[in-house]
Amino acid sequence: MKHLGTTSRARRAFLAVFLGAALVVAFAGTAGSSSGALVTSGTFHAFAGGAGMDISGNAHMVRTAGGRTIVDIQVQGLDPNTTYGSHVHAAACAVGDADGHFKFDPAGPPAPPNEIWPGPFTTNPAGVGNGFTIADGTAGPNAVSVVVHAPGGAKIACADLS
Ligand SMILES: [Cu+2]
Repeated sequence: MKHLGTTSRARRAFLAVFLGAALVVAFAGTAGSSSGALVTSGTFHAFAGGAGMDISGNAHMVRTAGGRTIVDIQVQGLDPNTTYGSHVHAAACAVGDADGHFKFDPAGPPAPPNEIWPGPFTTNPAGVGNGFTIADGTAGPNAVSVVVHAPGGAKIACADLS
């Protein structure tokens, strides 16, 4: 447990640094140009198999100037102590329930590192979960949403990134 706590604290500090950098980029008003970084974000809502659930939260994607893609999500309203899958998808939430996964190489395998998965993540006793990943490579323009999947695989929440 001590190790888990240490890891969690380290991750929070790590996230704070990246989110801080993301905010600086966002407020500079030149994302995607002078800095070379691009930040997109969105809020989660329940959809598809999760329709009717009271799910909220947010997602951020940072395409760094160094050619990496960082995705972090926080989701509320999920079941407690439960592990959920999460992926970056290649269609908006309203288009075919966000369709399929974003892939760096469309002909490549359906898993990281060819896809961007901020999960699986496990919720706390309050039903709040955090997911995070850093992918090597800059996500293409079709990396437009993040989906949360129930343990059985059903799509239950989605955030459009813009
Ligand atoms: Cu998915």
